[in-house]
Amino acid sequence: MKETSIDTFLEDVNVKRLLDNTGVLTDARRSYKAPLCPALQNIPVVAEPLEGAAVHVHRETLKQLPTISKAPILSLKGGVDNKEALDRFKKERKIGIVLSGGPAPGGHNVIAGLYDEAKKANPNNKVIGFLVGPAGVMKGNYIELTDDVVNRYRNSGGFTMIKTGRDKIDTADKMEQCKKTCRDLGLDALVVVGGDDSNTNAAFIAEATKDLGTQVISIPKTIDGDMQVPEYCQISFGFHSASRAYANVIGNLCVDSSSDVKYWHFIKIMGRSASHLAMEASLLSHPNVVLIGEEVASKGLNIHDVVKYICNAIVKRAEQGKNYGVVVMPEGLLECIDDINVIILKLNTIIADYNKNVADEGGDFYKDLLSMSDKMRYVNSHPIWRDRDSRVLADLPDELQEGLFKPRDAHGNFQFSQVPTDEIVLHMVKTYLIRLRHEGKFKGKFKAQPLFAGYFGRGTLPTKFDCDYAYNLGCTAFSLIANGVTGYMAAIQDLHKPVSEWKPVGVPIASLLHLEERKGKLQLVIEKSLVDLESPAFKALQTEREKWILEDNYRIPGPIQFYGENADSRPVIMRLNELGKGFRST
Ligand code: FBP
Repeated sequence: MKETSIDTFLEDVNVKRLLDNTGVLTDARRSYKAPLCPALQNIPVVAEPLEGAAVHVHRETLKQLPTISKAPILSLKGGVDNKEALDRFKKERKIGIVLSGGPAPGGHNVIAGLYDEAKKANPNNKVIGFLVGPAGVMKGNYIELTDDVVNRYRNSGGFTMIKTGRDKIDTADKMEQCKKTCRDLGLDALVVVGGDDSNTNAAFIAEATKDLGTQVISIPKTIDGDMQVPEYCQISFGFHSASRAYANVIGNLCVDSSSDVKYWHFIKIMGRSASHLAMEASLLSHPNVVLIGEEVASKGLNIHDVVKYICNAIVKRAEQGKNYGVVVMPEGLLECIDDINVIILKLNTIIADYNKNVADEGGDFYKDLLSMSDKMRYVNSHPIWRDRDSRVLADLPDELQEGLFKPRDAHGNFQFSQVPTDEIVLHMVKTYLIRLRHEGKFKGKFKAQPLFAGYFGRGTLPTKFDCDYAYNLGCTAFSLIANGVTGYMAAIQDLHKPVSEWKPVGVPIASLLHLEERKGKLQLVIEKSLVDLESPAFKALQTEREKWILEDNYRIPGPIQFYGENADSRPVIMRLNELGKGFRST
């Protein structure tokens, strides 16, 4: 045997290939060219008001955002024979893009689509990427995007190219910093990629930068799938990939638990307010118990009812000798339980009130009130807190009580991902099963494992659907910019159809805003789209899951496929809702 040093071994070309950061998959992903829908294939792409499309704008929006409020829905049409439109399209531009909020698979393709379209229109166009979210815009922190940079990230997951952040441009001072960056860089346009809060923010930036001539276009992103606009945006990009990743894990655990026959798996799936992810991932994998937050809310269930529902399934399966199974619950479950939601909302208000009116410069609710008893003392003294709230809080397990006090995000939202709902529910189920055993109602065994199906779903490789969708959204954003509009969200109609039938549109963000209580006061925000309990997709789940409780009816979706027949899948809930159009539950 020939002896070599470790350095010589590592220099071997085959060894290098095994250890480097790329592989066959990365190479294949980078070389995939997302197809464009017909309207975006030829320039110039012209935007025209969409016939018959009505726009309703809230009175408060008209007051706060007067310049961007009177805009029609736009439809895009490519290859128009019009010299003026072509010249406008080809005008040299400098465009900035910023990724905002949680990562969502497909984000790099939005950038690639914007970049390719900008270069196609005029090779001198510049596209810059602001770093680490909106903070990058405020600080003027950016990189210029080049072929080299963009090509490296095509069809890959995450937001690693320019990173993301959750800062909000929500004060006059921050808006001034943002305007200064636009002015200093001579930005013709800014593209904001984000969820409901970031799209809301985009509308305010559009209003503020109108006099500078910087156009603002937003892109609907979020794995939660709660940015939907009936008729115009069936789903945000990132949702399909994340739900496929979660479904893969649920499917694997269904296989494991029905092989080893000794564990119950309690899986919490991301989705802060809406249960779309839990619903989609469950439709793909058929776990034994599925909780849908919106259903829990509509039935007015409390946490003990939820625990009893799960225990009922465990007891029934145990009677059949099945001491194993899989439970799926949405991250936002707590918000859907009325008693708990009241506590969350009151605490949001009290914390915001403290930070605004009590804390000194540099201090806040969390820095000033370190222990739980300090926090409780302040909360108890607040006029909106009632004895009943204290009683409800005291009735909850300690971990949940502490969880409810976790810091809110920059938008004032309760951070559900930070509370171990899976562990809390599991703990409560265990306690209740002991009681049932004492009463002679449970004779089985119960061993369980909690799992938070969270961040890994956001970091998954995008599905082909998300790659194509995000790429077309990036191109749509450029076309809207080239048509001189501002305050618009890029969207694509008919996503359930093949790419060759997709229709790109521009939706005025102003038309999506409504008044909602945030940080204790009414604010204009985009309403989150929750699971519609009358939709064909929910009705199908509701009926089918009855079979899943007792039978081992598991469906194994496997990992995301990029080639072959399986690669062209679309979100199941989107397809069910399309197939069930006109359906009425009887
Ligand atoms: P966005 O709404 O920004 O897309 O984020 C969605 C999400 O993935 C939620 O499902 C989850 O609650 C949250 O991000 C977690 O956020 P953080 O990264 O701040 O922990």
